[in-house]
Amino acid sequence: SAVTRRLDYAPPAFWIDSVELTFDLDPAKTRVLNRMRLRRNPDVPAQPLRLDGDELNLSRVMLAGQGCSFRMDGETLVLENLPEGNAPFELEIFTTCYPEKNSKLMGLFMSGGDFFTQCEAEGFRRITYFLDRPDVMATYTVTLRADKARYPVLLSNGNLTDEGELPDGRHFATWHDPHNKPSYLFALVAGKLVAREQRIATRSGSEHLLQVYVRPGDLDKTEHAMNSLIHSVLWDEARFGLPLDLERFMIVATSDFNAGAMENKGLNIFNTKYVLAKPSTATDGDYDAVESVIGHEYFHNWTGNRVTCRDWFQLSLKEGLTVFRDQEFSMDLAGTPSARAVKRIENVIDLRSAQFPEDAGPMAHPVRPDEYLEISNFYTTTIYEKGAEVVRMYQTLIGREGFRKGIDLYFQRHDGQAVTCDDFAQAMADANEGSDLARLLPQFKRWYSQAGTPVVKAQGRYDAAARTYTLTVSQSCPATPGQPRKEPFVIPVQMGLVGADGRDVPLQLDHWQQAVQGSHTVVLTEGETTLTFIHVDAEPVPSLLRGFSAPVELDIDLAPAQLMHLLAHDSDPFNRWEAGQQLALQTAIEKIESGADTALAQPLNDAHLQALRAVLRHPQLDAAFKALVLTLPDEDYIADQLDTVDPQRIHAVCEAMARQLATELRADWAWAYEQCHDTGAYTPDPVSSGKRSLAGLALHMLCLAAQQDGDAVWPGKAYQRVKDAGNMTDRLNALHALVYSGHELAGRALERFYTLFKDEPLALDKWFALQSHAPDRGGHILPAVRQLMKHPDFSLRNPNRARSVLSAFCHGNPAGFHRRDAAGYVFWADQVLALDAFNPQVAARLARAMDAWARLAEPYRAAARAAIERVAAHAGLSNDVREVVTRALT
Ligand code: BAL
Ligand code: ZN
Repeated sequence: SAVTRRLDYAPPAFWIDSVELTFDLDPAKTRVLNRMRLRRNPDVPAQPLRLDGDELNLSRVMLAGQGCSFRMDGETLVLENLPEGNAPFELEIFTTCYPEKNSKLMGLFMSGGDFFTQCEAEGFRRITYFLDRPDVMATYTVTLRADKARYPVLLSNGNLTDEGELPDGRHFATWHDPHNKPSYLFALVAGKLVAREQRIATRSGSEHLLQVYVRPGDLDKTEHAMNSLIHSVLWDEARFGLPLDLERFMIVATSDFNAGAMENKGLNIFNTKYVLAKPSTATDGDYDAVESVIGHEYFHNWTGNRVTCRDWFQLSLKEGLTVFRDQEFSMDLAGTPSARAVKRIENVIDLRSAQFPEDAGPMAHPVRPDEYLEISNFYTTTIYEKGAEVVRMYQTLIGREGFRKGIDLYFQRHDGQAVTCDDFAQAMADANEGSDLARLLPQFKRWYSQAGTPVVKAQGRYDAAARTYTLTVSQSCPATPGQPRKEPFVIPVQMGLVGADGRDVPLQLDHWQQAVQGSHTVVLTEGETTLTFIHVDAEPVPSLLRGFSAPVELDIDLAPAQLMHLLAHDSDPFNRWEAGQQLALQTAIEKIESGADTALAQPLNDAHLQALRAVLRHPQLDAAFKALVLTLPDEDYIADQLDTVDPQRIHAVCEAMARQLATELRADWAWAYEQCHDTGAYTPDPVSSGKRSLAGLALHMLCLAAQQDGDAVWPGKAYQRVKDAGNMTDRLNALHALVYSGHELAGRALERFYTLFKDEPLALDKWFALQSHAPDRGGHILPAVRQLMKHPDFSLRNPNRARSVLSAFCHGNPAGFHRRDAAGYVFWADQVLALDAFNPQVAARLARAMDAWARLAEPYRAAARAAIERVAAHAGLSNDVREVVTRALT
């Protein structure tokens, strides 16, 4: 197996027009008859037909009803003696596969005794021999045959065209999908499932049946998923003019799934985590995630399915765009400017704690990568979240209306096609002639080709005599693997200048006729740009990159007093929050670098604490926003700012800051808790979820403060809440407060929680995860993690459960994981290898926990390297893991 390169793309030698699949479903041995109509691609010189396969058992190949010659080239089925000319011909292929042995969960697999499929990116070749590439699009007719009692529900893409009884207690269903689609969008489901159903009429008057299928005991957890689906249908029509093009749209949940969900045409298959929600088992975060993932998969119906990718290097064409769309959906549903800002801040927190480190590490790759060994490794935060930021910059540059015009043109040109990121960019530019985007398009497209997080360095100078404020802004981008030097990007920097009274100063650049109020977007194109603002009466505080208008690192030397001014007054809520983060980050970095134990005593100064108190007590700010401002930057984000990373030192400083914030604001936390802790009957709306979020943070802080002086009142309240909270958010927050503060009631609270939820897998995942990423005190977490893996409810085979312990520990608990005795790394290597033996995708994700090893301080660095080398040296490693560890060592 070799590297695949973007520039090697060649169109397929054959097209497949239609596929008829017949499945005799049996967990031990499923028989698949694939009858397809093919024809040569007249634009390509004649060559043999090479059909992809993976772990298939071939029984027979027939050409136009006759046996025919073929040969195998590894896993590839090669047919050389095919008819000449361009006339269509029919090929029949009989194969078998073994769903119950399919531990990779790619192709056809079993979950809870039911059949499911996952075909993106290259899973269809595990079902039958095929041109398994996204630019080959066909219509599918699928017949499923199975035991009726065991598999009463038989589903595939499109519309049900026939169903009936068969001998021996079996039955069948035939589905026809009229839309051309690539094989990665194929799906089937068979099993004992029940559905919540809803008929809807859209704006245009067309009628549709929406269904959410789950296991029989889970029907009471599907209301939110259905509501989210309805909202998604209505939103896409209203915001982008994109209607539902199917009579029936189905979502099916499975508890064994490598990823979050999959946008198969008309038959989305979901991880239960992103479908099931009821107040007693799901948190506010879960409710939000269900809404956004349901939206995401639904929006793929246009951005991904109607217009798909020519090849997998274009993955961000559909993923970046669809993440952008789901983010906009969630913001539009959130409603108020403050609730929108909270969503934006949450997205940026995720981007900075996951994508920025990816861009700075060995797996850094452009939004449109140039090569891969295993495509599954490129379903990354760069393709998804940075890709979404790139799409957002189009909207920033051409405005919301311009963006809509671009989307309209994109579908007008490319509906039904498999296209590239260039096609998308061109449609955006052509629909907006005369715009900055159209003028700068070739340079803007560097966002697709250059990896790395650009750094924007800004310096301001006030000239009182001239009444001018001069900003010098320069950009650079660090080297990334294979890309030592970068050309300048097009960077939209939304900005304002905040006056002494806290209000935005009118902005007038020296060449403008008049001033503008509020924010202005400066488009950087050069290495260095100087901007001179005139008629500035007093020195302002610059507020740059408002709304996080570009996925860059902003390097601006603001004094603490200036940051506090922004924290108190900035009209842009994102930058208001950001000022608080930068204040905390400055302190954290100073204390980390000082290395002295005294730095841990009282890390936060009085002015900083006062500023945070003012936010917490603010009469107008929303609780959700307050909770974000009062949450200190996470350890990964801090680590990403440092050249040499000592995870224990970072952790010690973060804990000291949290303890001080807890104790010094104790009365304020108690006040906030009293204000917010009772939200009445549960609804997941932004106002009540914001209150729960602030109450949860307050309780955490109060328990932390109690640990300093032995106060028993707040831990007692937290314990009571674990016992009798009316919803999962409050209950889990209370449990979190006890476990994270290390209170002696934590053990009993955990037992209580377990007893309540031992039959709820998703709640149990939370129970495992909470213990695996609890703060490490004296190295106790790794032994606890090993113990959790011996728990009867633990299973390495179930991806959600494996992640709830392993990922929570290796990715989510830096201080527990990075041990001076290297035991965390030894554990990591053991688990990566154990997982790789049966599920390479899950293994490769875990392998990425070592991405940042090269910046670790000693003794961590040498030990980390040794562990990675041990994995790399293992015989029989999957391509998935091999690619990750090889890149890490390069
Ligand atoms: N296409 C894979 C799952 C998703 O991004 O929606
Ligand atoms: Zn997606």
